[in-house]
Amino acid sequence: MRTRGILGLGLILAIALLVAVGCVHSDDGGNGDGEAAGQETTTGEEGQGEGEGVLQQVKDRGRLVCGVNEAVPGFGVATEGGEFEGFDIDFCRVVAAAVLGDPEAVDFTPLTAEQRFTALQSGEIDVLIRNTTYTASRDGSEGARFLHTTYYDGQGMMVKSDSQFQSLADLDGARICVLSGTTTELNLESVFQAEGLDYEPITFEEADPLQQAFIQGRCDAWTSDHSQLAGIQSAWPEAEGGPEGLRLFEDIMSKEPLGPAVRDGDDEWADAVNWAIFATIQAEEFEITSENIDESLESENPDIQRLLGQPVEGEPFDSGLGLDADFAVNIIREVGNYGEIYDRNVGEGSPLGLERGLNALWTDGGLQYAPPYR
Ligand SMILES: N[C@@H](CCC(=O)N[C@@H](CS)C(=O)NCC(=O)O)C(=O)O
Repeated sequence: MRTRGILGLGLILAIALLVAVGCVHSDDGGNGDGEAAGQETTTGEEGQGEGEGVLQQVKDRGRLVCGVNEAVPGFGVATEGGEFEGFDIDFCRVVAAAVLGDPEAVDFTPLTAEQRFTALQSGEIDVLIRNTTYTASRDGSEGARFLHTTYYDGQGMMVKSDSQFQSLADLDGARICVLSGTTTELNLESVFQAEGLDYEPITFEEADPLQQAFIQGRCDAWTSDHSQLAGIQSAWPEAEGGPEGLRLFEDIMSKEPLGPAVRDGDDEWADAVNWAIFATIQAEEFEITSENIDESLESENPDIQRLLGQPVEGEPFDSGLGLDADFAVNIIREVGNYGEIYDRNVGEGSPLGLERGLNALWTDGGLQYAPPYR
């Protein structure tokens, strides 16, 4: 009886404390700036005023700010005319098409590997889509929430074709060019240590000076994500022998799941970005393309009708994601399905010529799989 009395008192105190905390929370509108009480009559609502989520901010602004790479052919490059193009760039357009109905409503912010997480944390960008590897410490300590992996990659190694090096084992004692602030730098150390190989890292913050150093022979090899080395090889200067002037090793040194990241703490925004990406994968699985999207709108298949925001047996389907019912139609019509995005930027239809491999749909033995849209 006595114990129950103490527990009961504890419960009352706990409830009183929660009510008190709740009062402080609602007094300042949940923003913590102490100003909102005089500005808003309905207080305590999340998702209003300064505290509103990124999804609403992007809608209000009418533009998406996407943090990207500008130096990796096939994934993210700024052309001489100042246009951005590539696989990652197209996924920025996918998000803009989903949220704003316009794939062109994107401001691209080029970022180095070192700058990218600070730009995300500070709110300078809405989403980071810059060949960024999903890792535990980035998820845990960089304030980033990683979303669906758009490109399953691994770390590769590249040398000049006229060098004697054929595989990692030949690189004992070599000088290796690598970018700082990357998983590449960390894997290089652990893989070479595990293999009992000696090496000298030559570290750079940006790709351009690294490329110059490699051309001048200040390093024997260049390590990065395999896909990015393939991109660099595809655009290798003719004066240096063109793509034939470089050799990529078959060795793959790590797992590099590359994909978008948003700031921690905004689930609504994370869901919107994630489902925009899933729509491209699901569209490929349903064989819906930018070419046949209009015919697909006539489909009688309820799974397709839901994805395309068409009424199913007369009933509109609302996923509650905060996106227009036809968001997937905008994506597919304007940017294409996953396979179209892959092929034109990095696949067989591009200078990189990368096979689908792990990035094939699950139905073709790959890892690309979208949860059901229902
Ligand atoms: N995926 C790795 C590596 C990303 C990375 O920064 N790769 C290089 C490839 S060369 C790059 O983007 N360079 C361009 C630049 O920083 O200017 C990571 O997330 O740390």
